[in-house]
Amino acid sequence: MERPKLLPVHGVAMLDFIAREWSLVESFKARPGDLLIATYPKAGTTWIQEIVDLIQSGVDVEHCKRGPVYERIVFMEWTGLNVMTSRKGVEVLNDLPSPRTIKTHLPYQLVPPSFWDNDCKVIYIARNAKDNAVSNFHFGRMNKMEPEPGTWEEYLHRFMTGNVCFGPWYDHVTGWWNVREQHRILYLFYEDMKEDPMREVSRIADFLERPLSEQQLREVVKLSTFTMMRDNPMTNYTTLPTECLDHSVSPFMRKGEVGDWRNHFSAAQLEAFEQDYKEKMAGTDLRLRDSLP
Ligand code: PPS
Repeated sequence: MERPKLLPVHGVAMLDFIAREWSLVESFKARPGDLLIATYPKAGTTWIQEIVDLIQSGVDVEHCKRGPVYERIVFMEWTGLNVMTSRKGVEVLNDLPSPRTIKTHLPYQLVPPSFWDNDCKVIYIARNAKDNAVSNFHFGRMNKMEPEPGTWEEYLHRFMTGNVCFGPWYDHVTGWWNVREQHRILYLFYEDMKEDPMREVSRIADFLERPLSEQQLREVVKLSTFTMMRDNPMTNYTTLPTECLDHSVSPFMRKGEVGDWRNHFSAAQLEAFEQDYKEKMAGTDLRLRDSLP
């Protein structure tokens, strides 16, 4: 399979097959009660998807094995290649009954306006830039449905310039951060989830108005650990053909850690990255942690 290229959508780099059918995405009709899980790619989407599905099912483990995570919670803007589902995300979603839970990687400004017209809830999760870049780099190596990342040095440069799928990380995390009080948005951090999953899962359950008993809470945390999800074919993406995702290059559930960036950045790369980061993030009070105590 030939890898797709990037094409701009309102100035944001997008996979070409999504960009070509942008009008379908833009005109998607959200409905009252829909829940959107929004992330920059590789920030912890699948983790939140599994937790949300567990909570919504009343912690029914068998029910959450009814299909792979990408079929249980559909990726809205996925319009092409016909591999993850036999149909486009928006078409599958149109046929689903309400309330729907929907995945997106879109930056705030590209989300179809119908989500805001209907006052839909959003769970956003952000991950520190360096780990996010590392995770994205390895995913690009194994994921044939996006452009080749090149070497780590090349990829890091592209990440910093924002010429990567779904655009610049910097604009994505700050764009959602800036509007978190204008809409019903629960803004989470990957690092907080790693630090205290009981606390964060409990916040998610409260946001969904599905409070959990202590026992249910423990069960959700246990079922959504990195190891459990790595070994669960319904969450580890091994159900897709190797022509799409080649886990022998790098597994989808790769490390699941905070601070793996230390194994990738050279001293020179780190210095340049931090300087650039300071400039790009100068105007925001958003703070992300790149290590845990
Ligand atoms: S995608 O393709 O954008 O939907 O990918 P996404 O799910 O956002 O990100 C994948 C990274 O999240 C890690 N992950 C987890 N970390 C900790 N705990 C759990 N349960 C978990 N599930 C997924 C996954 O390992 C990828 O990160 P890296 O650093 O590459 O390991």
